[in-house]
Amino acid sequence: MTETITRTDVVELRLLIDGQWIEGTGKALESTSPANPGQVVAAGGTATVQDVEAALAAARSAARNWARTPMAERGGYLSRAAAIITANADAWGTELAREEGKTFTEGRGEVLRAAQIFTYYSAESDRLAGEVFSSPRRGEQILVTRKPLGVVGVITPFNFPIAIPAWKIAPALVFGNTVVWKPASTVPLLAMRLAHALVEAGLPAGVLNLVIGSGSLGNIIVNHPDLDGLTFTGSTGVGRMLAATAAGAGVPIQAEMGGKNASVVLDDADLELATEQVLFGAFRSTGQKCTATSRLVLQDSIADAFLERLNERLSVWKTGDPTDSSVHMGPVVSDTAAAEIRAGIAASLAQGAKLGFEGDISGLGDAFVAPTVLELPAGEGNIAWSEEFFGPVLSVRRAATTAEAFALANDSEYGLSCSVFTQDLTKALDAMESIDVGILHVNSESAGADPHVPFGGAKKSGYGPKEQGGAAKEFFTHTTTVYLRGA
Ligand code: UN1
Repeated sequence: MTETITRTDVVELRLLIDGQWIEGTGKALESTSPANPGQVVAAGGTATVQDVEAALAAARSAARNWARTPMAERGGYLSRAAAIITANADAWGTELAREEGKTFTEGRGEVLRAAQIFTYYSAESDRLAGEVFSSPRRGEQILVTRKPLGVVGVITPFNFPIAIPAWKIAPALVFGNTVVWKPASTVPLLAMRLAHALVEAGLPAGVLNLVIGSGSLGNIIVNHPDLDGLTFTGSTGVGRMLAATAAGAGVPIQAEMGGKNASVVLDDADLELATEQVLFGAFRSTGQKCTATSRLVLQDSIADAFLERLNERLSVWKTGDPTDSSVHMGPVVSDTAAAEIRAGIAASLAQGAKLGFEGDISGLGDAFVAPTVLELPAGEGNIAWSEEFFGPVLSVRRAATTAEAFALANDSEYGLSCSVFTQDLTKALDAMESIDVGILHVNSESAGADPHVPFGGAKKSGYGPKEQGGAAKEFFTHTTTVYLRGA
């Protein structure tokens, strides 16, 4: 493929430290469009060790005032930021599609979701409540109040360049923490956009600091004595490493890591609905969601009929330029990621998988991976069953009974989400009891997360308190138990 080199609208990357947009003096970084690597979306210098230290120092010196700012006032910055994000949904949605590779519709949807999260947490300032206990002693009450942790490190992945940062930064701020944020180096432009919205909203200097660069910046943050908490979403390997370091330093960490989520289609399911939802769960965002459906368990009696429908839907599922409105699926985030996914597919086939479907990606660039369905032989280990590929690959197994289907759904070290398709209430109730995940969907796709309810995984998918909704305060605050007695 010939690449067109377009540099005309390259945005200059800046770091945000202590309220100033500064140029990083570290290694140069170019954020390119995975659909067309010749297209540079943003470029500039990355943060140096000194920049990260300055960001932590700024967050530390802003912490006391911010914690003492009335919560309603803190919420006010969030609601103003939400309005700015909403006003930019089209523009930032387009940039998101160019920078990350998901479609414009998904990109715009994600920007609006970030605004929704900011709106939700702005109102959290009216909801936070403590507890009052009676005391066994006369003239005393016992109160449980909540306090911010202090300086929180936020490390975010590429796949939701604005929504995941929003669901970490919004609660961090409203609960009174200051933030040093390191986004994935593949999506610095959207990070700048979100930080910009908060600056425009009038956020005081030092309350949010943005450092752009490679994963090594995360190491500096987690090892820094000024850090009071760390929230991370990303790969299992990095999450475990950060968790080990944070534990060594006595710093609380929330880590949201891998998933190998199953959809289970039972013999009484509405097959039309199930096919659509499995298609969306597996292939939207090019399968690059920790909640994506990457395993499919079909009850024997409907398996052939289901796969026939799925193949039919996939045959008109268009892969291509994510900014083209007729396209359903863009590239994965980089050529390297695509090569790894392709190697995973090859390894699965070598282990006996049968290619059930492979989409057409002819003429597209190296970051494109064809939507792929792999049918796995019964009873044998297969890499596509156990490893997270983080791409548009769905592995299928068959089960004779409901019990066998649920056992297959549980056959993973991960336990983030699962979806079960059935019209039988008894089987749905059985699924709730039998399937060990943090998020269970009955008759909807495995992905998706509303801002007002807890989000996070069971088993090895998550570490530390859950995110979002009322759960967020468990991580972003600590309690103080006050024995309050008159003199
Ligand atoms: C969703 O399912 O819409 O990294 C959100 C991820 C998850 C977010 C999933 N933390 O993909």
